[in-house]
Amino acid sequence: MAISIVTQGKDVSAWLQALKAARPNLKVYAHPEEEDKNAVTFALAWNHPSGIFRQYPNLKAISSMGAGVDHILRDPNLPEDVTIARIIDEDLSQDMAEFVTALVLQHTRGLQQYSRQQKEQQWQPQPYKRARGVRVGIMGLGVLGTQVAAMLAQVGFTVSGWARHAKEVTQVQVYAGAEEQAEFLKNTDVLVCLLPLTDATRGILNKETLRQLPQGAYVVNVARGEHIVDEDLIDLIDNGHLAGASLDVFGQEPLPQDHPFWSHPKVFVTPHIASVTDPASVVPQVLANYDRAQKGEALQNVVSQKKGY
Ligand code: OXD
Repeated sequence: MAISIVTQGKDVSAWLQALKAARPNLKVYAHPEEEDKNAVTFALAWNHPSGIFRQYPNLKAISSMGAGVDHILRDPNLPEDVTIARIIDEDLSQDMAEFVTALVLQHTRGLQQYSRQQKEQQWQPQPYKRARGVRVGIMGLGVLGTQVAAMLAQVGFTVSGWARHAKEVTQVQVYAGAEEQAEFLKNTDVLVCLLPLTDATRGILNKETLRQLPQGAYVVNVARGEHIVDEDLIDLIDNGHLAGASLDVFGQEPLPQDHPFWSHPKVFVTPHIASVTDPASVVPQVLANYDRAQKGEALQNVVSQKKGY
């Protein structure tokens, strides 16, 4: 029995090291090295070549190497009887909460403006927004969204959230479903996207929805680039409806050199680093799922292929 790490263009050496340290006798392959496909019962995946999992006749489960699973589920040729799981990790959630809080504060305290001013040696105090006067709306109240909401509320922001179905989240006013989306957007000064990418959420931030945000609202996307229609976002920033955006994720990554986001003065670009899986921290849960799969037990953090998260 073996694990195969199936990725494209990702350095997996830290994963190999962490798996070896935790389970020295377990055979772990790193695709595309030569491997005994019959022996592979469990795969770790990130951006795998479409259709490849059909080549492993004894595969029982595929685990994402991160929180998202859209990169697995977009493969139309996944084997039907394989369980898909994802990573849920305290460090990942904490890192995401810290990063989003930093971005929101960067916006409300106007820190990018001071960076521009420093280049010109300009001593020019600017007005700023106090946290309690700013309504942050989080789209997506899963594990990450809930933790981000808690940290923002602790800092003092007024936090609301939008989810597919109604739920209770401490200190968060929750809006649910399509019926309450407009009300949610209307009451959001800083919109944070933390939705899973599914057919229902692809392109959800477009000119119709973004226009419903109040004049001067700000957008933070730390979910997937495909949630946003890039041209619509740029148009609404350029026509003054939106104050700007912080984007960590993009439809194409790395962001192409000629993409207008790179040079837009009101767009802050980071290279998909909001929260990065630490193999050493998550290998225990990966191996626990591997063991469960071998014994035919239910896995943890299983994803519904139908719902897409
Ligand atoms: C993830 C990510 O899904 O890093 O974990 O985007």
